[in-house]
Amino acid sequence: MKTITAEPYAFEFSPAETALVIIDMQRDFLEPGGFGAMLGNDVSLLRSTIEPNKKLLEAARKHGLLVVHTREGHNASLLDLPLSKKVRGKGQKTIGDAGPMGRILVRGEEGQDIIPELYPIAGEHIIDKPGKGAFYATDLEHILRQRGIKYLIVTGVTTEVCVNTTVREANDRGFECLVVADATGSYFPEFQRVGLEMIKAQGGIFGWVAQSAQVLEGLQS
Ligand code: TIU
Repeated sequence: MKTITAEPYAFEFSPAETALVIIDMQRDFLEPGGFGAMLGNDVSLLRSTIEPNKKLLEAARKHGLLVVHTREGHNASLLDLPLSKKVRGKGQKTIGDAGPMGRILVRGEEGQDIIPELYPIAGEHIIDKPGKGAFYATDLEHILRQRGIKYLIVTGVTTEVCVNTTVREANDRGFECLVVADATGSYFPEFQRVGLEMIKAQGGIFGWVAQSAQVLEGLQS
């Protein structure tokens, strides 16, 4: 077993039973001119997560962790897009419409793809998810159980939306989750802070929180 210094206490894990799960590091959420920016969000708040994610991905590859990348997105038919999700927010443009980088959050479109800095390599899993949580309507649980995974190191965007939803889903399924603070990001600094607080409160009600440097140190130990 290896140990990562974390809150609320040390996170113990075995690399062979651990997956790095990178949530929705997609062009539409992180790049200027994408869907996130179009909604009026400051994407620079998310872009600070790219470097820590690059280092974690490199370390995960080196140490043989299972690597899972997720992408929020819908079938081109939009038959997997609930009307509630399409119309919520009353935006001028919404999911499925023509956006700056192809149809917004539609699978196979440029904007829906993962940013080049973190692009998956052969052997890594890409989970296309229609919801905020990565377990809903995807193969993720099967893949993790088939590989004997018990521990998840979770990063990505946004902290209070897709990261938190995924960690809660994983927690209810018995996975031990560590969320990497500087490798997760939110468009709202307050939600970043509180989103992480909620995970580690009450003795780690949903899991653990650590900095990427602590994760790298734990992997190398
Ligand atoms: N990936 C993810 O978090 N999807 C979102 O829509 N997040 C927002 O914060 N809007």
